[in-house]
Amino acid sequence: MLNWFRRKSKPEPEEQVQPTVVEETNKSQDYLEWAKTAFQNIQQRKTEEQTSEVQENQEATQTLEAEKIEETAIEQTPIQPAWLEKSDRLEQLQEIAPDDTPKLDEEFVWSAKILAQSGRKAEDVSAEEIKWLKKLRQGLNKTRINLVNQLKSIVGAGPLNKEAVLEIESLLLQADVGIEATDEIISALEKRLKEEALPPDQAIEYLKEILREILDRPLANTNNQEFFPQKNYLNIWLMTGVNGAGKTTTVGKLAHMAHESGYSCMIAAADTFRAAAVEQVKVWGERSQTQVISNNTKNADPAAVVFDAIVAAQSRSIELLIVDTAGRLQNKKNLMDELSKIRRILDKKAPEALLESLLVLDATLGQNGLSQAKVFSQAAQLSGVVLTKLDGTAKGGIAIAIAQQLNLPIRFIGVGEGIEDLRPFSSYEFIEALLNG
Ligand SMILES: Nc1nc2c(ncn2[C@@H]2O[C@H](COP(=O)(O)OP(=O)(O)OP(=O)(O)O)[C@@H](O)[C@H]2O)c(=O)[nH]1
Ligand SMILES: [Mg+2]
Repeated sequence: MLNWFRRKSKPEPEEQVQPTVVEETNKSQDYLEWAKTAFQNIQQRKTEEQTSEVQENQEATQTLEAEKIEETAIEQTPIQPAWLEKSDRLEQLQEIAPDDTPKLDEEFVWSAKILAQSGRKAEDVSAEEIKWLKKLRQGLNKTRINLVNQLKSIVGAGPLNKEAVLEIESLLLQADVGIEATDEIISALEKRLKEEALPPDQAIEYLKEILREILDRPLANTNNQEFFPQKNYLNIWLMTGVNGAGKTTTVGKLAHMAHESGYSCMIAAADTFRAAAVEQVKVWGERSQTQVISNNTKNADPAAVVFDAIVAAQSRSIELLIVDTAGRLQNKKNLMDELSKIRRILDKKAPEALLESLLVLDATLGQNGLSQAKVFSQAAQLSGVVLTKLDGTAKGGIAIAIAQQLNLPIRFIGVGEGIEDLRPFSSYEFIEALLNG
């Protein structure tokens, strides 16, 4: 079982690849071979799974046939022939399990390259990881096309003159990287390119390094470099953010990820303000096969829902409790008071739990989203950010501004509305998808 929270998604420092022009052709050949091996392994595993499914299905059919024969002997009533039932079942099976293995295309090779560079083995790579990397790359298409392709051509053209600096500045600002981060990136680039004339490939590698360093900087303040729920322990993740940011969707996607990674999980539906909110959470609970603790009375106290959820989680040895909250109340003060109250209940009633407070930010809002963070920070004592909707925007540069200005690590990113469209954030994969996509 793949633990998504603990997947190795960046190279060890000594594994960092520093390509030179001469080596590049050989490397591409190697990566292609690596991708082919990974593809064959995925196909083989899929075939094995299907074979065992068919076997199980046959066994079940045989049992059914035997039962039917017994029944017929007793009742002597005409029944549907067993062969007909068998073919119905196979059809059903095909309908519910379409062939969704990723194709061996350019995107597959790109994803394989990222995994190979992270020190992974072609034998261990799963179809789900390839699918995710493909999605991440597609999700960042808009930002890449608008910003990065132009940026690459300027930075790759050699030492920066004044004109080039101005161009880079305006490109970064358009992608919502923000003034402060833009200044920092440009002065680092200028300094290095003045010292030595770097060939285009190395100039881009250096730009990537600068961006990764900014994204990883907030990790220095945390003692949780990798972000995963501790096994056999109660972890509580409080999700906050303005309305429409993607909190509830993120709660559902996280519950799904926890479930498929082998954690026991529960959701607290603490958005009691909006009538349809609890129903929405319940739908996500069903999709992710996760129990939802809720209170259907109108305007129920969200802190009471959280209290009930803590008690339930403790008594059932739940490992991850995810708390969905409201994004809008009568006014902002009420919302912040409510969040503070939820936070106090969590601190008081589950002092032993590992508590994380995540702000869900909509990437399409760009810089506008950042001012919200300060308000939430006080009420919920934020420890990280979930960045959603990167697929719908050319403002993907906001990730850099978040790390630089809020000094909060980005823990997850969302690139679509589907249940598998949210995964842990890796600065390495993110920057590769932006600059090497
Ligand atoms: N394209 C895209 N849409 C997303 C993503 N995440 C969430 N959404 C959509 O954003 C909309 C709002 O999401 P919700 O999860 O309901 O947002 P919320 O923060 O819970 O909103 P309130 O409950 O009103 O506070 C929904 O239509 C989601 O499908 C994403 O990563 N990409
Ligand atoms: Mg919601």
